[in-house]
Amino acid sequence: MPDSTHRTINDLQAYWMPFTANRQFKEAPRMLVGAKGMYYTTDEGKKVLDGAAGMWCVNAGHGREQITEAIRFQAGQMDYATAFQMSHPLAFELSSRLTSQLPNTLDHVFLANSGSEAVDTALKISLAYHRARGEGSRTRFIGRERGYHGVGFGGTAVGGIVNNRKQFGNMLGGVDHLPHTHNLEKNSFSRGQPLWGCELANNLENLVALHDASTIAAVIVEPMAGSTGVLIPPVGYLDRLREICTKHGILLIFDEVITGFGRTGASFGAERFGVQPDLMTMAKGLTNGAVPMSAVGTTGLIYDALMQGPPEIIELFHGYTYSGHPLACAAALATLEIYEKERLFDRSAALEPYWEEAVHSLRDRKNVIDIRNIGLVAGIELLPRDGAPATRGYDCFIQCFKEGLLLRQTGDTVALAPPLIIEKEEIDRIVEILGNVIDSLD
Ligand code: PXG
Ligand code: PLP
Repeated sequence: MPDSTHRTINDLQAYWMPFTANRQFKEAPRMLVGAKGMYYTTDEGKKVLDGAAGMWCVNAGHGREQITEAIRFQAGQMDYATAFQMSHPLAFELSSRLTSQLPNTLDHVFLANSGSEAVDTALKISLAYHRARGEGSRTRFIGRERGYHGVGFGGTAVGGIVNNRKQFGNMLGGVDHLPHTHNLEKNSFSRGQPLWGCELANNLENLVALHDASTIAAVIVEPMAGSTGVLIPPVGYLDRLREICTKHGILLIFDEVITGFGRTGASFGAERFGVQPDLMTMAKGLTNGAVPMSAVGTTGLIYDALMQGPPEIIELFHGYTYSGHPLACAAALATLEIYEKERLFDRSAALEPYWEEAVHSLRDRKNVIDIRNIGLVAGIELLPRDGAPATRGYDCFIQCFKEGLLLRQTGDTVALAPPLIIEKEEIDRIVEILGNVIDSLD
């Protein structure tokens, strides 16, 4: 056995941090040790305003007593229930509750544990659906440039972020991509949905012409791309994708891991943008971030297509040890109750005009080249430094954290997505800190 006794408890080396510059971080760690409401507490006892809802997940604010209590109770009652050929009541209760809030054609949910697993599940269900209907040649997936669909092999392949792809070889075969919709020349400083760009959806027709519809299983897009810098769909764009998919028998998957649960000023992006997908992935806000959990919503048509053959056969050879984990179900049920009781999705919509004014007031700050917003999300894009892309964005993130504001950074764009419980004074505070920091950067 290797001797690890020389390690101290506080050694930072063993933990290989995800999506982090490990060596840089370990030289100057940033540690969070507490969280309540809109604020984190650092290991130095400093309060930090959470402008990112953790990582787009803590929509009801931190440390909600009702969620904590539900988890605590369930842990005492039953820690784990066997998930295959066995179950427990909360998984059914949660699934019914959740489907009652989804666009009405999505009346079944499959439970998993992360956005990445939900994406894998949605892709696999799409394949199985076509095969069950005798269209097994439909194996191709269409993603989009600048899309993020998690880090499984499937999600990485349909995703459109070169840094996430280039280290990992060929991944899933038979994938193609639509162009992204970001265009500074046409759309900078748009408020809400940009007017230009609907026609980019027609590229799907070109891909169908190239590959033939009979080879395409599904198109997967985020209604609003979050991770790559808050890219809001142009007016009419998602409707056009829907039309083309329907025309060619291609399934449309909305990845709503970020856009779900009130973020865009409606329950889901599907509602906000008025477009119905065939499958929808959800995670993050489903449990307010308190316990990992994700879900895939599907139509009855998809579910029924697979419920064929003798009733004793397993219809879908897919699932996770922790699908419908009791603690996650308890957390999700408590979370959905809070969303409903406090009408947090309406709150997100009601605050949108104030939020929009506030973030767009940063337009004349130094090096700001675009501001985009919808619901309680905003992206602020800074001019990249000559020969050093992403450094100005990173410096902005670090400096804001030092000044008591947590936000997300991707390249030279900073993203804001606060808990939906935010008050106007806190919106003002976010904008004040961010504005001062932006002006202070070279
Ligand atoms: N799909 C979408 C649309 C996502 O945003 C995932 C899938 C994957 O979820 P998991 O739970 O496997 O991480 C995501 C996750 C950020 C950031 O601020 C975004 C995500 C995760 C971490 C950071 O860029 N999105
Ligand atoms: N690897 C091994 C060896 C396993 O036995 C299992 C599940 O039984 C897995 C991976 C998958 O784990 P999970 O179901 O948590 O995704």
